[in-house]
Amino acid sequence: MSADYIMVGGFLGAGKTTAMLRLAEHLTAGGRRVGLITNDQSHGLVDTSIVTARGYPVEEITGGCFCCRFTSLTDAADRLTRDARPDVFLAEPVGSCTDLKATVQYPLRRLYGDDYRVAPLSVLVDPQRAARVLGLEAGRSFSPKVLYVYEKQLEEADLIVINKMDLLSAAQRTDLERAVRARFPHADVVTVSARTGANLQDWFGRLSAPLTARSAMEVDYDVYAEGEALLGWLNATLLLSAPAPFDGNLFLQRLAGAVRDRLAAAGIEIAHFKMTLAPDTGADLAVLNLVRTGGRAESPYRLADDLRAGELIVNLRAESDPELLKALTFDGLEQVTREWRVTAALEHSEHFRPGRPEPTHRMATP
Ligand SMILES: Nc1nc2c(ncn2[C@@H]2O[C@H](COP(=O)(O)OP(=O)(O)OP(=O)(O)O)[C@@H](O)[C@H]2O)c(=O)[nH]1
Ligand SMILES: [Mg+2]
Repeated sequence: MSADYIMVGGFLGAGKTTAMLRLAEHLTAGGRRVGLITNDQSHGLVDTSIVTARGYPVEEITGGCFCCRFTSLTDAADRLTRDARPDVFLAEPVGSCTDLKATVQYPLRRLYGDDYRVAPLSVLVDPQRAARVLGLEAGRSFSPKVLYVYEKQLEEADLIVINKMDLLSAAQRTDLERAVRARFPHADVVTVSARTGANLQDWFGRLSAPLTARSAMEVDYDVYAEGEALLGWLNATLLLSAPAPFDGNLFLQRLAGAVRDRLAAAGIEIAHFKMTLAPDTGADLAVLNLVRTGGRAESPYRLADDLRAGELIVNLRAESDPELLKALTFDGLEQVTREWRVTAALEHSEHFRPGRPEPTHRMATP
């Protein structure tokens, strides 16, 4: 029996995890068994804690993207199969990754065609980020090599899913759809809101189409590697404790503000700054996201009660030297914990630039 394999790509912060959870709900409601696969360059992942908190079986692939860790991808699917027997795998690749058709979808289809039915590649888009990249709106963006990766992601998409339509006026939506279609004419374009659920059925319906049989795009791996390496990554896990209960939701907002102020002053563009705070008792989880330096910090999940102790996970991806990201983040953390009389004990911290992508397989045709 073969399982569906659905990959939901897109740049950092586009809404992949949010949309994948929606898709998981939809499939589960239809009687399917879903297994999720998250992916990151390193461990200590906000996404894994979000997905786990929602009760889905999840496997985390760390230490590189799916394409470079192809074997771990199929191993993860095997482990999920042993434990939860999913008939649909939903996989979220790293948001700075591209060339997924040639390095993941086509190899899966050719080497494991009996095990997986590979769905069309969806690439999610944050509309405000896309409006800047496509020149519809002025504002801070990334440097050209990072934008090379961004545009390659869209170029290979079968389905470009413009997400966050709840943030768009009718005119903005029309302009963006028109610009995306003009620039990427081979892709189907659908506009949705993973947050409100608007139009999601339209996207879900297109996922059962067969994978389009076209040759993979050309990719200059030197430019891709340099573009990806311009993004600095910081993952940190800390144990927070305080003498008296404190408001974890507000704490995350203040911390985001303190770190953002420092990054803004240094002229650094955030790709995605995300944090979770999990109290040491109960199963509650607060999440905070900020997807551009000039954007608003959002809390899609909030804690119901104050906490005295809990685990804070910080994942920051921004165009900067990772050393500087670390220094500015820990400086912001130091200020906020001091003001709040919260003690932060460091459990784990890593900061780095992603290494050059070296795919396990690259197949130019399906
Ligand atoms: N307004 C709005 N916000 C959304 C929507 N979908 C996702 N978001 C928000 O966008 C932010 C990023 O969402 P994620 O799902 O974490 O994005 P991602 O693509 O998985 O991010 P990475 O894994 O870091 O690449 C969060 O604050 C989400 O709540 C949407 O439809 N509308
Ligand atoms: Mg994600």
